Amino acid sequence: MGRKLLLDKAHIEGIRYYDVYRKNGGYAAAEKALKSMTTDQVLDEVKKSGLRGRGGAGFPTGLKWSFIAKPEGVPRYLVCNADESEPGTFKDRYLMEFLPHLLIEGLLISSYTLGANSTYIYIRGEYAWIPDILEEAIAEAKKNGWLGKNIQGTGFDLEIYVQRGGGAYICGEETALIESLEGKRGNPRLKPPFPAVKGLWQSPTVVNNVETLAAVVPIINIGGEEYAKIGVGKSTGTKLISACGNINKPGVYEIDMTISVEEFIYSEEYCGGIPNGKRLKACIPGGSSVPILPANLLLTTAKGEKRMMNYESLNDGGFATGTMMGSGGFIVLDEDQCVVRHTLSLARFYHHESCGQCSPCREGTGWMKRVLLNIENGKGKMSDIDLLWDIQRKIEGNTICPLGDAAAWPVAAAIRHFRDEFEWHITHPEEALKRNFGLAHY
Ligand code: L3W
Repeated sequence: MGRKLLLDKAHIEGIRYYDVYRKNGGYAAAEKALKSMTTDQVLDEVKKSGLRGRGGAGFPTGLKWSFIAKPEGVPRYLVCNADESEPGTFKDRYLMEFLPHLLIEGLLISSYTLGANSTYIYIRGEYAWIPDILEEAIAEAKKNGWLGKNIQGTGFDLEIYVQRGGGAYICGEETALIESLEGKRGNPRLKPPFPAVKGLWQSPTVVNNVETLAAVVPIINIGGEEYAKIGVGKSTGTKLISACGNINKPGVYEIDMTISVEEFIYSEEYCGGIPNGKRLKACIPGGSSVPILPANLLLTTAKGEKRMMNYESLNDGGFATGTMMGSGGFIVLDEDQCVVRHTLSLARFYHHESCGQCSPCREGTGWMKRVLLNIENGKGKMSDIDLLWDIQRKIEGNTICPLGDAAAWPVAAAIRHFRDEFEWHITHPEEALKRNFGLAHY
């Protein structure tokens, strides 16, 4: 049984409410940080913990916080990225729905450390019922002296605001999120300047994912060094994984990053294996943007070692033989799944969600979708496979934000590892159509 730091109290009835959360040790970390630690000491603990951003990029949190500019008389902001829209990813929803005070406590400690007095939770529009849960928890925290003016007599002031997004995936990209928060269309900005220098309303801003900010609570409770002992190498602490697809037990799991991918899929503690005795075909372990891996490469690295559920092992060998931890959206495909259809479904998503600012992404995502649709519907040509490869190559690295890369990587990996399946679709159009239960309408 792996160590639990975020979900250890999730089973307690009523933990969503302040009284129960407080009775079970809630706000102890905030009390410790605000009353007995300087902001530098908190930052030091976060650095020592080795915590990396849990939204997808895995950037060291302490380092990001240390980048925040501190010009005199200019406010600093913390923004919590709750725009969880990556297909296959639903871990932040779980945290916000069941442990809203854990997030608020994390926001309080983080805001204190960064010197932010106004903090925003930007939440995905489709999570329509969660802002009410957050607002209720914020009101409870305020009533009990954890938000507002002079928090617990420490002289620190903080207000937390919840802002609903309009349902655009692109607003999960930090600069698009900031644009949207400012009331504009969510188009990503060019970086640099990074938000840490010029973010919300041109002020220094840190944007962190929900899980990252929640993890600050156990880090302060147990200490950065203790946190860093959990896991392996630069994959410290615990990680939430939202598991879905062809598994017996879909759900949100907290893992310490020392377990193998095989154990995660087959053990009863986690996914519980694949239904109906089917074979594992492939998996996307980190949300739709990261490369798909076939079963052999998923379970074993190119070096012949067991593939582990951590940042380094999942990426072992780069994209030729590896993938990414990403946001932890773990999507399992059994032997009956069609990789072409699956890739088309993702291409459709990225085309729909492209903001249209950069032509390689705006035009390329639609082009890939159309070519894939032809292949899927039995009208493909052999040259389409190389065409797809070419299009994705021209998108990757040529856009302002990572949506372009995110659209390119799934197509590249599908061709890299499942070229024969694309060829089979093209050479056996009628059989492929039957297997796909008719035309795919997109
Ligand atoms: C100051 C510097 N700050 C980097 C900061 C930067 C950002 C963070 C990481 O994309 C990925 C993407 C998706 N001075 C800095 C600096 N920073 N250098 O560090 O930056 P970056 O550019 O590596 O990543 P990103 O733009 O944050 C995120 C992948 O995550 N992904 C996305 C999932 C999306 C969701 C969702 O549902 N919304 O989870 C999954 O894999 O493809 O590659 O804060 O400012 N010198």
